[in-house]
Amino acid sequence: MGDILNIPDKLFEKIVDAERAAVLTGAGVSAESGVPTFRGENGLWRNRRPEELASMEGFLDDPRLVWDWYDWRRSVISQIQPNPGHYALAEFDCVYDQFTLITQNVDGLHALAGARDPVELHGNIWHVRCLKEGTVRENREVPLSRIPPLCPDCNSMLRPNIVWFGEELDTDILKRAGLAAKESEVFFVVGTSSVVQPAASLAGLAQRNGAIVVEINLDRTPITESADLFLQGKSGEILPALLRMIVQARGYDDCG
Ligand code: BV8
Repeated sequence: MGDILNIPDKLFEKIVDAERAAVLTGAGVSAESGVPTFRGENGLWRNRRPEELASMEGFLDDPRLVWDWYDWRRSVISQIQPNPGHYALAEFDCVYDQFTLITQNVDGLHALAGARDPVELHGNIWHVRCLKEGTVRENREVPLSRIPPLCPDCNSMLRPNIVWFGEELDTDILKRAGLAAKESEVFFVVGTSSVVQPAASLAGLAQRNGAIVVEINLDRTPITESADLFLQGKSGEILPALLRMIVQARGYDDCG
């Protein structure tokens, strides 16, 4: 992939001249690193759908099964490195005066690639929470020595500190994401099927507040129609090419 992404001049000018930008990423950004996506062909686990496993009902019904799933995902993710798409997004911070990286991913790869303070809408697979006390702590044990893991303080069962289906997102985190969307002049939507709410509504919120929406995905999604620009292809190729084009057009970038 050369640097020639066919972007109409008018749109490219807006992308280059913007001071405030934000991005929403989904599992597709981590796909090229080897992290299985949710709704791709390998989106199942022991014939169970994520919506069943990533829910309080599913967890209370069989905490061992749900923890086995997370333990397996943690073991996969622990062997994985960020890809050029993650690294390019970390550099977007140097290109825009105000840049917010919002992710639905729980794999922690954006931070590993150097992204400053990503907004993790759905939590982080390396954080666990005590069911009784609500305390959150980091736990990077791979594999887990005990399933389900217990709280070292009160011996109650731990759960992943992740937002499951049917659970509310953290209000402060959602507020931060909403503000970034509203204030953005360019809103990138990368590697997400845009079906999970409320994350999938951020692009519309940005657009209603004057932003142009740039979608990067292998396939069309429910927001492709309304996006101002759809760049079809791998995010690990398109994002670095787009970053190079913006830096070239600007003649500089603050990352040095
Ligand atoms: C909530 C943690 C209040 C788990 C996840 C309307 C309003 C509010 C809620 C709802 C609503 N309608 C329905 C709901 C309920 C539900 C929902 O949205 N359901 C969907 C399935 C219809 N929402 C909720 O429950 C949310 N809670 O709003 O609380 C409430 C509660 C109940 C009722 C009303 C209101 C909580 C949602 C959070 C769920 N937790 N993750 C875990 O990870 O273990 S969501 C899960 O899906 C992941 O976080 C994942 O990131 C996310 C979205 O999936 P994607 O990231 O998009 O991944 P996917 O595989 O689908 O797509 C990958 C894309 O990448 C594809 O498009 C593919 O083409 C592309 N791709 C692949 N490779 C590449 C690529 N693109 C570029 N390059 C590549 N190389």
